[in-house]
Amino acid sequence: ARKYNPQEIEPKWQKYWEEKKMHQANDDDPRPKYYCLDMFPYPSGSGLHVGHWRGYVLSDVWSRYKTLQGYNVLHPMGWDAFGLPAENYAIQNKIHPAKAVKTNIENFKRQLKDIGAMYDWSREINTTDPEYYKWTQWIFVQMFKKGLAYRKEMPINWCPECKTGLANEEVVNGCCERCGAEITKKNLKQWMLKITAYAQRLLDDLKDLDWPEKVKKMQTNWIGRSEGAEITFKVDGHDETITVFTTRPDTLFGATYMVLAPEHPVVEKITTPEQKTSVEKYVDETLKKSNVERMIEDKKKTGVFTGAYAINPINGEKLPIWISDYVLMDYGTGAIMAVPAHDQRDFEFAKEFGLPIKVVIRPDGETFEAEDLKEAYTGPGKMVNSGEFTGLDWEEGKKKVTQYLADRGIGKATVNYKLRDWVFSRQRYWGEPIPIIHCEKCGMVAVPEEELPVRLPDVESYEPTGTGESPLAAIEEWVNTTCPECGGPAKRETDTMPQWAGSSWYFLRYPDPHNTEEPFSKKAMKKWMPVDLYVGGVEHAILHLLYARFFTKFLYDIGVVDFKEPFKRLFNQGMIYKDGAKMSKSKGNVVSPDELIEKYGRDAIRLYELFIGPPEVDVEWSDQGFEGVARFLNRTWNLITEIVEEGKFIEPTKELERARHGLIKDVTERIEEMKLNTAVSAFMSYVNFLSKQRETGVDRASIETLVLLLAPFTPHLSEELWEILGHNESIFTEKWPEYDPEMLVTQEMELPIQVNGKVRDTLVIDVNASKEEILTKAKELSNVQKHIEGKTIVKEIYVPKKIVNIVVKG
Ligand code: ANZ
Ligand code: ZN
Repeated sequence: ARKYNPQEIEPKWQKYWEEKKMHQANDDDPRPKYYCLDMFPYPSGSGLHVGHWRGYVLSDVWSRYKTLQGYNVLHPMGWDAFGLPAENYAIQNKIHPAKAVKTNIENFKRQLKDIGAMYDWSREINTTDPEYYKWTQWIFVQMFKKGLAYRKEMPINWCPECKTGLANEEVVNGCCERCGAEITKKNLKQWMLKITAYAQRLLDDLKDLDWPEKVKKMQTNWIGRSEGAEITFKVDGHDETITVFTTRPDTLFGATYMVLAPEHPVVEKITTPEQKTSVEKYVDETLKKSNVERMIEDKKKTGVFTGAYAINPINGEKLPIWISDYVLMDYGTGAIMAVPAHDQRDFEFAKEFGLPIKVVIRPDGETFEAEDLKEAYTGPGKMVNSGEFTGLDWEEGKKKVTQYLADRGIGKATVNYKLRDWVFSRQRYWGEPIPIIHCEKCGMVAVPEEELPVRLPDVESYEPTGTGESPLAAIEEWVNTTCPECGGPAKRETDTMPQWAGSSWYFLRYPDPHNTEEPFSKKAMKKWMPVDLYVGGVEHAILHLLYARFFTKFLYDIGVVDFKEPFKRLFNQGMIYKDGAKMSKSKGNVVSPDELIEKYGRDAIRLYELFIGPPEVDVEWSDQGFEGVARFLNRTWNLITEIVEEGKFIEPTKELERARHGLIKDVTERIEEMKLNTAVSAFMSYVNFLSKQRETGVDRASIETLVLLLAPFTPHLSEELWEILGHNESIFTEKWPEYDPEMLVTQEMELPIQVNGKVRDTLVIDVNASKEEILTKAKELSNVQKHIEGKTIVKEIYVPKKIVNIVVKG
């Protein structure tokens, strides 16, 4: 028989698929649709490594599986090519970003094609294509018209190295996410998107999504809803008042001082002449700090007394007003009532400055007083030392105190969100120009829709100016324009959009990528949306998904789409490590698929990417593991081609049928549950089974089912074997097999499982299960796992139908 030669068969079938346009999704196809989407990549300069393949292979298995199940599958791919990484790469390598992006895309595309994934390249999109970003700008204009895009002067995070403003999420521990330089502050007028207007809906609609709980939780925390009250305090001897936000109105009697954020506008007005110098000095120091720095816990508390006092509205007590950097200006009202007995930060502050502490919440049976506290008591209890409210349970107390204040017009129940409006300006070249014109007479005017896109002009120098202005500001013939409203002289906005802009709606463009009249047609939306399965890294769990959800909801509100959530099911693949570290060019631990393809073929890489471990878990690449999978494919090839060559298929026996139906069941269920590594194990035990059956004979269906089930995993190999089996149409025109549960009724046995000779658990399993299957299952038992975790397995013994013993050391 012929030898397995992936170098020959893989290009052959890729060419076949391409010629037959098999991966082009057709809008008029009557089959039910399935939209399977990968998070599209930044075409970076370093290309793809085997870690990147993991998600792409997984989404491709699903796309091919759904195709075989009779769905009309849309599986597109494109490029998120604006933004800092592309621009920094371009600057470093002294190539125009557009040129660098083009080369990188070619390389990425070649590599992605190599995977043998069924991408519909006829729908390829590129966020830097004016035909695409025209619509990104169009969406911005719609937001501007609805008041959701606005400008605001604000101190922004400034990276002195990249010479650009950064969003909070691009700052990691006070440093630039890209280059690691320490962040400073700079006051600039920024474009903002009012995502906060959607905070509650972004929270509420999470509940219906088939997403990992972990991701929903991260989004929930990021939105950070917190219920409480606003309470207004009079400042003694002033007309000024101070409104605070508190989640604990039940502790109002325990307030012993007030704290304002140093940049709070009231500070200037109430500071006494004696305190002025020290207050101003403290304010200056605070302004240099980032919010991240200010929020560090267990940091020694600092602050300055303003000399002024507030009046507690519930008991008339005079409370000294301090400023401190632990109170942030952009959360709540930028002011707090401090309750040191029940808030840890206030407790530390009070200890530092000798301010009074007063217990007002205590559980039944406790008698602690302020002197007894080593830290704030933040738990539940009853109100004490609280006038007429004394004795109320704290939950009840929150409501009653709020009501009391509301009745007197000095307080109200409120909800606060941690979510901030989205800083949507970058002072960089490589982004979508913000389509606004500044006119002295008319103010800010949106570029008329028929004039979109506002094209990025070609420039000589695209490096950041460092003055805070975008390089676009230096191109006079581009900046100077006329006002669309009055026709007078006007200037273009020179800020560009952040790297997140294009990816916030790209999934809506694939269904209708060549539309020149609108971002996408209603018909295309009806046909394809929402995305049925979205596959990508967990690093996008918060921002990208939040922004994409926000854009979708906005487009829903203006009647452009009729769904509120874009991604029905989400799957986050884990990472692949090598030598204990994340693969990266700088660490020199990258496993490149290019060499492996040459030696072992694409199908071997595909299958190993799946076999390497549970798809959502971070795993370590193993060359031995990889070779094992490559050998398995060889063995499978040899077995099948030899049986076909002998040409003596038998009639199916009961045992063969049972095993075949068992394989269909296992593979189908394991794909559905995303346990793709165990789906691969099922193939392995089945091939072992068939090898044994060979002596007595194998039926045709056993072989054909195997080849068909393998098709989503190893599509090239399956196509070739299908042809060898005598079919002359692509295997992907077949139908995914179904199993008959009747066939699977089996006898089970109970196997004691030992670790180092001690019985640790019992495995209930099919009497005919293979040794591999038994060992795999045995090691999954929790009691067995406890005893083998972290140890090295030196031996695995299976005495058929009697016992398993696993010998470990370490
Ligand atoms: C009095 C109080 C008593 C508080 C108590 C807590 C416990 P979350 O859950 O994060 O919303 N706070 C309010 N605005 C703040 C700001 N701008 N900077 C720093 N801290 C601020 O927390 C709300 C609580 O954080 C508020 O409730 C307030 O302290 C503080 F036993 O008010 B609390
Ligand atoms: Zn004008």
